[in-house]
Amino acid sequence: MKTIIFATNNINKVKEINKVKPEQLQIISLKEVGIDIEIAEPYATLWENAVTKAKTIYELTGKACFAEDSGLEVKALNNAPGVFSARYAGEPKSDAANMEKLLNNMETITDRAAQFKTVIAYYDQSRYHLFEGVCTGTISNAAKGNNGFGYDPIFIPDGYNQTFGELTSEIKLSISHRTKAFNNFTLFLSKI
Ligand code: ITT
Repeated sequence: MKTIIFATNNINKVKEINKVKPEQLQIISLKEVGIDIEIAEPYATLWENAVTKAKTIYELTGKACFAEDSGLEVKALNNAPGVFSARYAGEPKSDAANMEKLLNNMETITDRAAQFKTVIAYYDQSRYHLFEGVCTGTISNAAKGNNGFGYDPIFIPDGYNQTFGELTSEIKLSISHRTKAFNNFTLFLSKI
């Protein structure tokens, strides 16, 4: 059994990863190791923020850990909100305000193409490794459904007619950006 700390304060990310992880891998959340800090995400790229989060927790614990940074990239908005997805509508972080701002900004836009991207940074023995996952789709005209979190109610993945907010978590986890990045990560772990 390999044990790895997941350096995130987002409980929804921990839940999703626990549903797709291999049995022989144990994921421990920051809460479970008694760490309660908000790690700054000052960079303009997902990978730099992911590395910073993983490195901060590795240096605090001395234990193998991974972090991830995710974002929603909308083609017609030059890939915004992207790395700034969490605070798109400003402070305090609000999923509802973020979705409202995005829908307002897209009111007159017909090209609704978008993608979720996740970059995972794994930190061990003072080295980091990066893994990426992408899920393509479109932005709906209105928020629909209560499943998932974040921008899920306004994202329709390719191949479906409903948003991640309406689709089951099983469907989301079978095609999501996070699952794809995590599968790349566990493939790497299985080889070392
Ligand atoms: P940590 O940094 O503690 O991991 P966070 O919630 O701040 O957690 P991010 O910086 O990665 O996470 O935030 C990215 C934004 O994108 C944030 O608004 C999330 O709600 C949203 N997001 C991330 N993954 C998502 C998903 O699978 N579905 C919908 N929205 C998602």
